[in-house]
Amino acid sequence: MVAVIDAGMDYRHAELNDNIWQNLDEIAGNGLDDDGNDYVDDTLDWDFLDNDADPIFGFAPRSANFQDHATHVAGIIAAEAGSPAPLGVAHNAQIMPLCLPFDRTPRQDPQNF
Ligand SMILES: [Ca+2]
Ligand SMILES: [Ca+2]
Ligand SMILES: [Ca+2]
Ligand SMILES: [Ca+2]
Repeated sequence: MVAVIDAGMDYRHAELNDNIWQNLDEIAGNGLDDDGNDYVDDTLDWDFLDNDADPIFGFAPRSANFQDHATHVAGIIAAEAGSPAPLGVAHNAQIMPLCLPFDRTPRQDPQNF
């Protein structure tokens, strides 16, 4: 399992969706913290940018850039076999999307990479 610490990730991407880690101890959508880790319904890990359980980043107007970055990184690591993109370097790995608010520190801004 590989944690991708970045901004929002489009975990629904066809070349990634089968390699996304899921928190099987958490029951989706019931409004309860089933696994007791202080995050409610965090079946796909936690989005610290939006402070929600959905790794897709909803913070406009830079969300498209941010989302593309994490999705691209995840694809390099774990693009699925049989997808049009080159096979990920660890295509059997599972991706844990972790969204952190690094837009508040300019030196780590993905636009400056
Ligand atoms: Ca797929
Ligand atoms: Ca939880
Ligand atoms: Ca739950
Ligand atoms: Ca989100």
